[in-house]
Amino acid sequence: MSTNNTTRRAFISNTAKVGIGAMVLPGVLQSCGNNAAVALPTVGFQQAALPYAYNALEPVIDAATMELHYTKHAASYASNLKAALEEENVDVSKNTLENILATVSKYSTKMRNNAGGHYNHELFWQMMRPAADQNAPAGDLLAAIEHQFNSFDAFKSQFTEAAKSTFGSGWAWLIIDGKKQLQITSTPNQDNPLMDVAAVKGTPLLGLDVWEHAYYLNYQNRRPEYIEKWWSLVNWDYVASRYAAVK
Ligand code: MN3
Repeated sequence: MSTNNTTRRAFISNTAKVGIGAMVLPGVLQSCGNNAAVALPTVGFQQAALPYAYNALEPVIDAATMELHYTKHAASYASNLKAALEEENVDVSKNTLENILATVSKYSTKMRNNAGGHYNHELFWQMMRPAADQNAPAGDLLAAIEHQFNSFDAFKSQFTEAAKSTFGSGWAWLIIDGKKQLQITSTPNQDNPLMDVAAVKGTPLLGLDVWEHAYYLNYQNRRPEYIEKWWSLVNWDYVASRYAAVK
């Protein structure tokens, strides 16, 4: 980006396309784990409205899975997070979710699981949109992916492998690390790369939920098929808006 104004305009333009959750307070400083301070919209402590209808991602993700995932699984992370914040006397007016994640080793396992679970799902909904053929990133983000992974196809296969090989429940991620380099990583359970306990730290740009609850109704044990079809849902405009804010 050539100027701050251009950056800000592009950021606002991109975030405006992706719905409520991404539009909360752009510009709040966030640590990404390696002394970098970045401007990204913070994720609120409460569940934001789903940015599309339950059936909007069909046939890749069926409406029943979306409704269960959003109203039961993700909702319980949000409500358990609220309980943990109260139990551990966290003043939410003086903390961001991102700061709690960055210092999550100071808190309980309940906080770790539910702060992570809430954050991850709030991003996950924004990271998808109705399916499109030939779905791919463009512009600076595509250039960065090609620079780091040689090609978009090579990136996709490495990310797919990380998602397929995540043992049990967890997430695969594309992150930007403290050296402004793109990396693919995965985390167990509801951990994420913002956490001080993460083996590989950075700011999530794209994440894929590979918990069975995300796909079991439709795909049963066929996680690779879910991953393959999920690529058509990726909201590359949202991923690009995060990249633009952090790079
Ligand atoms: Mn989930």
